[in-house]
Amino acid sequence: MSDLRQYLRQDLMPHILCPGCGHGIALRSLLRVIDRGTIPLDRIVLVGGIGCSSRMVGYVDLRTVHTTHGRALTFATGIKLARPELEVIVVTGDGDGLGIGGNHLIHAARRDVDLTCLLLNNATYGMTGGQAAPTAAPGSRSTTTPGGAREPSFDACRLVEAAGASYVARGATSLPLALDDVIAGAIAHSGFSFVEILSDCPEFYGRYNALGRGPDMLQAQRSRVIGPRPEIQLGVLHQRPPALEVQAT
Ligand SMILES: Cc1ncc(C[n+]2csc(CCOP(=O)(O)OP(=O)(O)O)c2C)c(N)n1
Ligand code: SF4
Ligand SMILES: [Mg+2]
Repeated sequence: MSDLRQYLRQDLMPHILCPGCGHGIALRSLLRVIDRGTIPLDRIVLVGGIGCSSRMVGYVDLRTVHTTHGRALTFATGIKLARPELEVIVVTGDGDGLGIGGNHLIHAARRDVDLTCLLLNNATYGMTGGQAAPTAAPGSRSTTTPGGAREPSFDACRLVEAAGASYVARGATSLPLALDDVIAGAIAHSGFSFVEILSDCPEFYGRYNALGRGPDMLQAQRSRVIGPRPEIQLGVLHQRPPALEVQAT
């Protein structure tokens, strides 16, 4: 494997991520997949919304689009319709993609647009200081749920599968090499490919819920996704042929 720093905009360093943030592990996984060389670099477009997760696309030295909060999938759909030969990859967060942008997510899935969507789930709005995300576990504390969240959380994978996505997978920052494989599978699939990535925000979610620092959270995450009966299922959860084939011109 080559030095992945070649894909980064060094002039934008240092980056904004806090020490121990899970998002850097997810970015590194995406860069390893890009480094496999299966897609010409000048055909890749990365699209992000707003959030620490979405911000990561700006650090990659490829064609990148930093859009508005929750609207990354709409920009990405437009790019794909105008230039079907491009490989369009959206990086979003649970706030960006499931909160404010949730409506766009279900409709992109329903249309089965040929996009890859990587949704980083850290159960919080990290960038704005730790409000509860739609994936926050019942009982978890945040600035908006100081007494513990009362509402049930979304299962993003079940949601997009029900809405019509033809590739649905889940990966985790605590198992980064397995994450590479589901991201590569998503990019290879035509049709709407969705990967939920379990990530961690030690700065807010971890601190408000007394979960320790980054390594402690990674260890806890790992214990939930491994073993014969894992609490959270990883891997490809749903795959079928795409509803529409968009032909490259
Ligand atoms: C229209 C609009 N509303 C609210 C905001 C403030 N805002 C910026 S990022 C964010 C949440 C991001 O959360 P998530 O997508 O989960 O990203 P994370 O930082 O957790 O990776 C919010 C509410 C905004 N930028 N624009
Ligand atoms: S606030 Fe949370 S999500 Fe954002 S960079 Fe820091 S640890 Fe990561
Ligand atoms: Mg988040």
